[in-house]
Amino acid sequence: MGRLQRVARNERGRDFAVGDIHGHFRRLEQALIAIGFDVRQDRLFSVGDLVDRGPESEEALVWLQRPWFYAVQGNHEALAVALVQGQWLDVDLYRANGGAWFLDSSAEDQARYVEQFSSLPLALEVDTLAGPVGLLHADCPCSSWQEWCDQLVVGPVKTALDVSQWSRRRLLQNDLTPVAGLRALIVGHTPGQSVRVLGNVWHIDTGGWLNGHFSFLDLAELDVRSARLES
Ligand SMILES: [Mn+2]
Repeated sequence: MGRLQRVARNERGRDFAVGDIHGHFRRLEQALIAIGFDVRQDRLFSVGDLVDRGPESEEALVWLQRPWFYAVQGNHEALAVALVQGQWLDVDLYRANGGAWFLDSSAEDQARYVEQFSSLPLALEVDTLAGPVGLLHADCPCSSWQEWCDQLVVGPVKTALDVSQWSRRRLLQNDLTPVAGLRALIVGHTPGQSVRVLGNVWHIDTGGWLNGHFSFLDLAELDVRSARLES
């Protein structure tokens, strides 16, 4: 797995980050139209959790083939990978959290999804004119981006990976400590009514999958565009 993916600056168009999608690709498409996203030159960076809960989880594979779409692996993609790899999993809890579509897929289809999900990076680093911007799903377990990247390259210990994909510590503790070495770190995983910035960590999941309110963060400007759809 390429655990850290570095992406060169977009010299032509704009780069946007978006929060958890959770199988709501129709809504995402409408929201992108609403902000004037241009597939010929703009790029979209997902903080993960492409699947589960919404009606179009299967679409994730189509989106992952698009040259302008990038994603890190969220805890929901990791659950699918864990299931297929035979790791211990609370299957009832997985089903209750939206995993039914995957649990009820054929073994062949599951293998197809997991091939893609397991190859997603755990972190993305995107260059912008004003400096590098990082993305991961939930939280950075280190106060230094370099330190976390070093752990990713050697292979994260399970606890570090769990923090990265599951933790809500910074939000719960209102921790304003910045992540050194980045202009901004962008995460999802915890829906809120608006984008929340703690230190240089941007929590951008405004529950587009829940209520149709997607927030897009322009990586170069650190400027939020909102799209509110009928849910
Ligand atoms: Mn999540």
